[in-house]
Amino acid sequence: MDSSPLDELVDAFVNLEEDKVLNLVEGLLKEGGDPTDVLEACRRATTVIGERFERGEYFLSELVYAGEIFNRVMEAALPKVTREVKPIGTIVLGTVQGDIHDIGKNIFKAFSQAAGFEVIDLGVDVPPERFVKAVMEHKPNIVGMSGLLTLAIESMKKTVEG
Ligand code: B12
Repeated sequence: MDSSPLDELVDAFVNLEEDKVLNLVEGLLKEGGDPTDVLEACRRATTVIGERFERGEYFLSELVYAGEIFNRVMEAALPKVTREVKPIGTIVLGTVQGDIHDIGKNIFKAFSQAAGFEVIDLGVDVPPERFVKAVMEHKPNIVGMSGLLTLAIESMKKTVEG
């Protein structure tokens, strides 16, 4: 049975075949494919990559490379979700202290902007004091805290208490 281009994309990403991934993404987007489906396929692939990392089949270098490939995919896909809209609110966003994962945060940011939010992005490894300062300054409707590590939960608690 032939696999769908999105399944092919997941396989190529899991195997870290950068050129194949980028060609498939370019083809899918050119044919009018939904950028959300493309990003979701890549997200699924990173879950498998994470499992391989846990089993000791992939190492830190593979996680780094997966991050780089994802960033290239986002460069192609995110402009397709961005559009000019009337501002509907403000979000202060950041990856909490101790965590530097930002791919999911950046996707959330792009979709929030496309929905009409102004996003104040504080970056990664953001200490509670910087969140507090940004909240005082921008008075946002929403505060978005990102974190993928288990230890990020502690940082989030501290930030909320801050
Ligand atoms: C790529 C990656 C990296 C890259 C990150 C590059 C980058 N610029 O982000 C690098 C190499 C830097 C990295 C480093 C590490 N990583 Co890492 N990494 C991953 C990996 C493979 C993919 C993560 C990813 O971005 N996926 C793509 C995104 C799109 O998927 P997603 O996160 O599910 O997306 C959604 C959410 O993020 C959500 N979201 C995110 N932010 C926000 C905010 C708001 C407000 C909302 C509403 C939603 C939202 O929206 C997204 C869209 O649906 C995961 C594996 C996995 N299972 O996730 C491990 C993983 C997260 N890493 C892990 C580990 C252990 C590490 C390291 C400690 C490894 C090491 N020994 O050094 C370091 C930690 C560094 C640090 N201090 O943060 C573990 C975490 C385990 C744990 N329970 O704590 C994982 C789960 C791998 C594993 N299975 O072991 N990593």
